[in-house]
Amino acid sequence: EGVQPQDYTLIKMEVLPPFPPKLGPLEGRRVYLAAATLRPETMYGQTNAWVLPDGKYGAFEINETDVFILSERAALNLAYQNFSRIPQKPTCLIELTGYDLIGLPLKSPLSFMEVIYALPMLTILTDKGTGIVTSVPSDAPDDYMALSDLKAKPAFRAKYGVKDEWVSVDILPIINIPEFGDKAAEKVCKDLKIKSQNEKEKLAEAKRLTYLKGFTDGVMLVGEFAGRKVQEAKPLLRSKLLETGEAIMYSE
Ligand code: A2H
Repeated sequence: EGVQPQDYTLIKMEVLPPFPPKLGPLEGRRVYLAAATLRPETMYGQTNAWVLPDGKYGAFEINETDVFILSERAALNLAYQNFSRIPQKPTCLIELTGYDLIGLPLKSPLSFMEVIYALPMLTILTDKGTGIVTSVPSDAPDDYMALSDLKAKPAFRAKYGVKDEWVSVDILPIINIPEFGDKAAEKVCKDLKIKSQNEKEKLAEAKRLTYLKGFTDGVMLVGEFAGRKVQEAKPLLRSKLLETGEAIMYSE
């Protein structure tokens, strides 16, 4: 963990019923996959969510009605940030792995897609955020490459039980960066000739390029703040998501 605390927005992606047998004990609750993001203004472009297949997750009681699925580490942090039914003590209702989550249909705030699916990403870090990541392939190089891998490799889909229709999603333009166009992540990954989600160094460079330019020069193409700069829209959309209860603050 870094020395500086990192402030994330936790996006509440609601698990749509009917629940699979493994989530049966949660019937009647509002259940969310909770994803930590630094880019709340990109949530319009969500096409799926990411989980680590071998990752350990739990379904934790946040209050009387809501259950969050995330890592135990994040549940403990949240319990000290006033998000646990029992203060400072996470209550785990079910232990889960990423495999249990692959294919869950979700309704996620601001996304133009009615339903998005939880899919496997192999590079998720277990000691950052919640271990669940929301996917915006237009603007996040990691997301773009992980989705490209799944789209291009039937054996990879088969290995994790991913249905074709879960990955047949269009990449949605949501932000224009003058230097990189309307799908900056795709452009930069192609320019750098990145071949898979495992090319760590190249992806770090792609992230550096898009993150910097996106923040300074990016302009929103969609939503309530279309035409405004990314740096203006970011805090406004964060506040909006917090006010509507579609997200919460989370720091670590
Ligand atoms: B970001 P930082 Cl559009 N493992 O959200 C790997 N990556 C994780 C993670 C984990 N456990 N938890 C969060 N993340 C991702 C959106 C986004 C993000 C865009 C563009 C860039 C970007 C959609 N995915 O991040 O190390 C999440 O992806 C580029 C850094 O704390 C989160 O924000 O700086 C970001 O990494 C947090 O990374």
